[in-house]
Amino acid sequence: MGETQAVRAHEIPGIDVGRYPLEDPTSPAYEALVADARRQLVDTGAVEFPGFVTTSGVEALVADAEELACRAHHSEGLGTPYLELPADGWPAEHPRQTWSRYAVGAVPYDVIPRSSPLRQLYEWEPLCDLVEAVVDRGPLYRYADPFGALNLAVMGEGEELQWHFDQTDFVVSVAIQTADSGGYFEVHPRIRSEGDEHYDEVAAVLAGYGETCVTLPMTPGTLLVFEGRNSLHRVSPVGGGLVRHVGLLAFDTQPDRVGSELLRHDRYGRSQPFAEPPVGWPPSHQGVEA
Ligand SMILES: O=C(O)CCC(=O)C(=O)O
Ligand SMILES: [Fe+2]
Repeated sequence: MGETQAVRAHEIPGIDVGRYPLEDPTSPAYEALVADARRQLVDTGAVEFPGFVTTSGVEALVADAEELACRAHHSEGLGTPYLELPADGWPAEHPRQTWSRYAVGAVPYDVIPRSSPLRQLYEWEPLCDLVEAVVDRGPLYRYADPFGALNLAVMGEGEELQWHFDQTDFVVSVAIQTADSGGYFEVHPRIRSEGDEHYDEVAAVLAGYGETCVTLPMTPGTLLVFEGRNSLHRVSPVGGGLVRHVGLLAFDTQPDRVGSELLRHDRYGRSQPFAEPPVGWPPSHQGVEA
């Protein structure tokens, strides 16, 4: 047992396993960590694990992100807060009919090499176990979508993500590099609930009058578990030359769920995944080894 744990910890050298004893799930420290995280999630819809990735681990993630950034597909357009086309019949000024700009870059899972420390973190079983324990919804699986399971979000100057609710229950993100300015993760926690859309409050946010906004710190190395289904959130426009890099790690309560064809096309510009992460792709950029 002890040996297995040591190997597991060794496989992911950039994680602060002293502060976050992921390799020792039966320890009182682990139980306290999970209990505290569950409380945070219930209270605010988000849990932060500051310093989850060590300083040297962050350095490795930054170097990896710089290698991978050329594989990002950048897309730009208009989206509603509900990430879907509005059904007929909503009045023109209704939040369902309110379109706002997005411009984002995403490196999808199928082109992230197995050697990538971000991918190794995502595929590290103890991480899935921790998220499963924290969200407390029964067994949890890595998302089965070959594109959306793991993304490196790459946002440069002028890019932003509009106010929206996620279609998945929660997302796990790892801040890798913050922009010179902007690129803030802004959230209106629990602005709607399952039975009540709170359209007036959503409309106020879209009009620039929301009063419940919190900005979650995206300090490099922080792991964030975020319930985005009922919390309206956005990434504010990025300013300056430094690219904002965030790892987005998706888990699901269903073992076989995948995203829509529309989302594949819009977000990744492809519908057929690579069977294996390609070497030397795209052709104009060499140097990413699978
Ligand atoms: O980039 C981020 O920090 C979050 C992105 C987000 O909200 C999303 O992809 O749904
Ligand atoms: Fe989101």
